Amino acid sequence: MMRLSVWLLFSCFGLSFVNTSPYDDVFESYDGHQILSVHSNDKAKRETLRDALAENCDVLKFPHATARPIDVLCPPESLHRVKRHLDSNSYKYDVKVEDVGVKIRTEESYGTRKKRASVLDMTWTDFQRYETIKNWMEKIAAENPSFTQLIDMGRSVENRVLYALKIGTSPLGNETRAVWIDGGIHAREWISPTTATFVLNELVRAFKEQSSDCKEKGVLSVDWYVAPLINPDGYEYTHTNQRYWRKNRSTNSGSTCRGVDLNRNWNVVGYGAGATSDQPCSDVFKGPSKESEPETKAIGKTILEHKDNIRVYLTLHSYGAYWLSAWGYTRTLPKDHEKQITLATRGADAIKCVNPSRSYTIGSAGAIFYIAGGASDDWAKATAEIPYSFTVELPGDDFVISKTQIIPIGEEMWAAVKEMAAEAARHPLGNDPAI
Ligand code: 0X9
Ligand code: ZN
Repeated sequence: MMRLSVWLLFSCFGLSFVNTSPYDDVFESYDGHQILSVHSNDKAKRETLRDALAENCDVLKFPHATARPIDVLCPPESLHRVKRHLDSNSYKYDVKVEDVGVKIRTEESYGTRKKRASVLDMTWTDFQRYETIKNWMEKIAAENPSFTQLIDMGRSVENRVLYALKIGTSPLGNETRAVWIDGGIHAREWISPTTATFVLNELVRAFKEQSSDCKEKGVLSVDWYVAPLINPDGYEYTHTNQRYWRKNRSTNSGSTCRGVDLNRNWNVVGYGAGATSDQPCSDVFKGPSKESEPETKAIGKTILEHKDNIRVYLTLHSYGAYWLSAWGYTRTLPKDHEKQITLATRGADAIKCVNPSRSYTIGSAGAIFYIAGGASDDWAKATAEIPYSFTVELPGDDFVISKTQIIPIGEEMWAAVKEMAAEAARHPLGNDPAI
């Protein structure tokens, strides 16, 4: 009875995506935590259910499509209460991960990494640490001065350097079109930085070889900006303390909870809309103000410097295999929606050629995913006026993903970005806001 009333009390607040416990800065083993996949076909009930679940668990995925389950990560102390609530309201659920602690220790040697040297050679057989990626980018730039340039975009909250690498020879001078790719804005989405570095490595190879392959010729005709790890502090924290950390590592005044969701912090129309929070303890805390975070500022400034050339903006997230277009802050579609979907489909088709069993769900974020404002995709389209803007939710069914998936998913995305390059190369220059 007591527990039930606590549940009801919490549910009444209706805050979404609230952190389950203030375990900032401590090591979380996730022993006894479970991931539940909760099913509900009722659109109206789904949102209430999400908000209620968020009071006790971390909502990992909340797809709009009623056929897809809501995934939640629940600590042991909430499990009984949550399951009872689901049972008594006749919600169907599966225990997707029986013990998250066991899973991440067996699949990723989580928790032992602190003791391991963090600077190792770059490979795609494992998830690399920040230092390895940083050193590797510096090495590429030093070894290939004729077609690469290391861009120091600024510093993270914890003073880590934020790098982008420009690859290309600007064959049309100021008129050379470009493609932007970033990764790792959400700390726990480890497949994102690996995919970005995989693509970066392929780009370097293609430019080195001056490939005569038809598709790779398209690659050489544009410039590329790749920033594979734009939230390094959060990412490192997922290796050392909390595998499911999402935000950056800002301290928040008046709160002991740390972090701002960098994908809610952009200075753009719709900031604060939908699945966003003004509570520092929330996983989707939008920050004290638009672009309050050094990471958002630094990346935004860099993109704006090249916005006249960048024709395609691509930000890599996980999980679930969705190719999302703008807008994310509203269900309303931009006037060039069809054009966005045509290119997204070309990307997804190219992926299918590499892996016929891979199916991406394509659509605008607000219409097929959930409404969430202040994200980088909306910013790239509305503020930077880049013609094409996509969030790609890479495949997988958890943020924890087998390292054996790194190369296959990298190969798939390499095929897709070649399509992006072909379109960028033929697209007119000039602002294209299409609001
Ligand atoms: O919620 C997000 O930031 C993205 N999903 S994730 O599970 N990787 O966190 C989706 C962002 C889609 N775009 C907008 N809502 N604008
Ligand atoms: Zn994400």
